[in-house]
Amino acid sequence: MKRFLASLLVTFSLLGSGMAAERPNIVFIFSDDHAPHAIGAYDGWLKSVDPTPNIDKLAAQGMLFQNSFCTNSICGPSRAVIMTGKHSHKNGFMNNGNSFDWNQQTFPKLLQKAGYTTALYGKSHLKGTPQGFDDWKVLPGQGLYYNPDMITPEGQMRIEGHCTDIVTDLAVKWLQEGRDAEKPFMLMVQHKAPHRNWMPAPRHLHLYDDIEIPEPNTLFDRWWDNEKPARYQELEIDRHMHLNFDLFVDLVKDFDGKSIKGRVDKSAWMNMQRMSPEQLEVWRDAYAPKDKDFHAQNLSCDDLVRWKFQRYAKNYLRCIKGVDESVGTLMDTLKDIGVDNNTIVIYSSDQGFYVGDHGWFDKRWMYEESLKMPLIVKWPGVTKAGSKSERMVQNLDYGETFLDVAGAKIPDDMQGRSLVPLLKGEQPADWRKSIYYHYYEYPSVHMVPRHYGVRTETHKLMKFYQFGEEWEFYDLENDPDELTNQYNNPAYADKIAEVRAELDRIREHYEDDSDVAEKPKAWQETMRTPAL
Ligand code: SGN
Ligand code: CA
Repeated sequence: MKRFLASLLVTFSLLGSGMAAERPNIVFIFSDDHAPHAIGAYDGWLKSVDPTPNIDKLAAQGMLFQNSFCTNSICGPSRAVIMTGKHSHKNGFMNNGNSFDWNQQTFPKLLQKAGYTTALYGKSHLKGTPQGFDDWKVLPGQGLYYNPDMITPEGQMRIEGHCTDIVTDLAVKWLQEGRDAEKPFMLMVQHKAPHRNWMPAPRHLHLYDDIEIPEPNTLFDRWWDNEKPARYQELEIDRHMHLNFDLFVDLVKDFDGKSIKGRVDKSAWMNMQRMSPEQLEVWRDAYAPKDKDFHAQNLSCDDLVRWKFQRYAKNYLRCIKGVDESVGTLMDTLKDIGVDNNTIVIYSSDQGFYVGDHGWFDKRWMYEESLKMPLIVKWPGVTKAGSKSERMVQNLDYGETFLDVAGAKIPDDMQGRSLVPLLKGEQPADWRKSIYYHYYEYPSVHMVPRHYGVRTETHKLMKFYQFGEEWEFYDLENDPDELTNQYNNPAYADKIAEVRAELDRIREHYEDDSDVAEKPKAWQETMRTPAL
């Protein structure tokens, strides 16, 4: 009864303000591991490949955020922050090993209460049964690229096809005929691509065959060899990217089920085993001649790294092509069903990614490539076409933005800030001048030690606290690639003190002392001995 009265109240107050008919729909298109510099509109070093014509079009019609950052550069935690508008230590999902407490307050639940109909399709990575959605179909865990299983309210089912297309089709179908057309809607379209092992749809396997992908200028960086905490990492294209598992060299020949036994990561082989004979045939045709050529060259050292980079970057960008096509299809669908003028479309991804930058793949670090996340928003009649915002924003802000758009009340315990004023082109004088970051997943795949830090508009201070205290400080204006740690440079002493004070302030503001409080014995015992 209480609930009924509350929703009646919302309806009447919205009708009273004339908003019910006008409240915009929200389509949130979200991919996995899509680095901003692998989007044409971001003007990065991959722009010449023209990787994302549809996402670029969205940017040309809306607003692109140049300084958009995650709070914790890893999949599940990033999504939990979006759902709750709270930092990891507050929402309880600090690393991929955790489970999300779906009973807590989330923005989709609040939107439902405010009269929206909601749906979620694709990768959730939050475990458990989604709450706050009128319809949902999610991949179990990481999900598979080919013919994946999906968990639905009715149970688990297998769907034939490439994951990006499947997720797009589910979203299109819901837009066309699944949703309650009387209500405004909020749709989350969450792609698995371009996550590792970067397995493109059959139709994209020959894309970029005839071109060389430009290399990042830090491809041969070796700055983890020195005294930085990066000495622990396992993200290198050179030493950690597997020819067979990650790049499919000879995979079509070897995958017989026996060769995969005992491996930790099996997703590439699981995908290959899922393929139909026809899909496999297309893969054989695409890779076998290239493998032959690779063996004939007998590459080593930097030449081998260059070759691996090319194959990795091409597969990564081929997966992105599928996501970009999905954006185009969804835009067309919104037009076809006549709601494009009243629908906000957002494109984002859970974190950034290393596409050979610093010689790496993967994410996790607070360094720029993995800290940044793409954010493009088209709000018809509100965002100025082709506009760019330099303001510092985070995934922490998404939930409050959506609630604000819907005219719903924003709970006091959410920690972000609505982006609506920025989307309207306003320049709030009190907008944040720094962002906070905290990463927790160590020891784990890729071996990135726990750290937290603050990034201002010009500087970055990071603290690694697992093996004693190690600090890094970067001058982003003079050293955008973060090649020189200035922490011990006396010339920066005053600046460091200033940013350190900001770090103390922001940790207090977000009430984070989880580095001290959350130290279970298990990780202390299993963590590596640092190299001295
Ligand atoms: C898998 C990947 C890792 C990746 C994590 C987390 N290995 O373990 O490379 O860092 O997921 O990624 S894989 O070969 O099995 O793909 S996340 O985006 O889901 O957080
Ligand atoms: Ca991810």
